[in-house]
Amino acid sequence: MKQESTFPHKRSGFTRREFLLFGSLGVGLGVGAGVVTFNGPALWQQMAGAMGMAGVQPSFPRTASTGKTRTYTLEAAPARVMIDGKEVSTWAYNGMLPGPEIHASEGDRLRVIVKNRLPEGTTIHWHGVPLVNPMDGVPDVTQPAIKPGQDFTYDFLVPAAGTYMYHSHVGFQPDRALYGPLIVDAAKESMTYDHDFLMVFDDWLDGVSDGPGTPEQAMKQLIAGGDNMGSMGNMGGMNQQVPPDLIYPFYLINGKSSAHPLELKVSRGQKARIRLINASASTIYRVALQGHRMTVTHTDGNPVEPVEVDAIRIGMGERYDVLISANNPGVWQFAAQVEGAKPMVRALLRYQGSTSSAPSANFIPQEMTRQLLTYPMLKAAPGIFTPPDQNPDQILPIELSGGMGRYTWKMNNEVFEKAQQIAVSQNRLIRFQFKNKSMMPHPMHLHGHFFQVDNGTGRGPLKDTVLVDAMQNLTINWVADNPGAWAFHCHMRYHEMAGMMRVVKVS
Ligand SMILES: [Cu+2]
Repeated sequence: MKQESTFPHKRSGFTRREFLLFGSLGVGLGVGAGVVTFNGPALWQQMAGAMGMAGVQPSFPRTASTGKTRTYTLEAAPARVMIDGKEVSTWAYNGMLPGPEIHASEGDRLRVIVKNRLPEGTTIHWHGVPLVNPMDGVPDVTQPAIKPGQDFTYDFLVPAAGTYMYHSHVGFQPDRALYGPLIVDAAKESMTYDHDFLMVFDDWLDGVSDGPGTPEQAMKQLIAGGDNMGSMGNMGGMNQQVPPDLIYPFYLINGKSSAHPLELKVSRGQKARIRLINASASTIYRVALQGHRMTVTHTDGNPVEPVEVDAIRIGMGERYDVLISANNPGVWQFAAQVEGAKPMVRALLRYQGSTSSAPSANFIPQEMTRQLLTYPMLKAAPGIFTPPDQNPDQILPIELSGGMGRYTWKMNNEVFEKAQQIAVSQNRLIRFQFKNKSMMPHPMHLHGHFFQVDNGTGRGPLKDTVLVDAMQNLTINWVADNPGAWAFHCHMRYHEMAGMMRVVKVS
């Protein structure tokens, strides 16, 4: 098996015993071209069977297979994309920014053929999807990186509906255009709406001369002490506004800047579902829609008791689904303000037949400073599984530390390369107690599982990414029901690369 004492950074692939282990779960490995295939339904049936053996229930519904397969091809390659009307060189999927939308229904088998035409290795991570471990797309943890010129097929059953995304998990690739939305429809959609809109937020610097030029250069500046901290804003509580590590030359919604904004078109009387996805490497936003309130229905793909707010704070890797009622004709600013800094990006909500002119590009609607969504306002929807309310089987402190000085970021006082894996027992109730000892918020993301945020309500939301604020203590509970080695890290890409990551081994 694996050497538990050191992080398996240089592993070239799975050991024979791991192949056999996956085989016993119904995973059959295809021969040649690195193609892995497996029999979805058998896997889930067998996992459900295994679940009965010990302790606790699974943390998400394991949907039966629909028998349908959705196939996509993503070519990761150097590309020229348009940013604010100018062509820039970057790396992209199928030449697009963001990458193409991948769409499936829960229970579908998703096959994505990845062609690596980049000059370095790559993988794709299916962010938030609680899938089988070998398909999770973390280099040297769940698979060797796909080499330049090679192809790899991701093939898995999509077990739960929701708003997800996919992105490269190698180096600074996700701070280029190597990301895209992944939408999984419910077998039976209980909400009614006339539009299903997507808003994918991104901070952009790659290939832009008015800035560091590349993510690698940005990292060099951060390590050299390019201290961007400025004044510390008002610290503490829900309203803290900590300046981000990096100010980007552009902020984008679905690849569009404020100057050429995305337009969402509605007619009076309609309802729109809007899926907010923060694909940024380094930016937390506050999002507000002028002239309208938003009803939050999901976070990180999971349904919550609907709650109406004026503004939403969204960290890197987080998703929120909202419903809006189009009952206020006009052309309205949909603003995303960079938390702790001046820049913003906007889209427009445009009513059919409205002749009003659009607000100016940098206009911040007053909704931005009205009621802001906070975690204590979110409750898991009735009827969805949440971890049992009992004493956890394992309690693990997770201390977050680091700073702008040397630009190292640590979990439990170790950087990733030097750290041991975190071992947890399968089908047990696990509690992570975050203690953020740093002056930055960290969006902490656990792969392969949903966790419940302890927000004091007794029924906190199920999420896969949670913002742990500066100097905050926060507890999450989760059922370790998905065996394998799972990445667990800060979704601020530069913190992750500077050490803020661990492998959580569920066995
Ligand atoms: Cu962080």
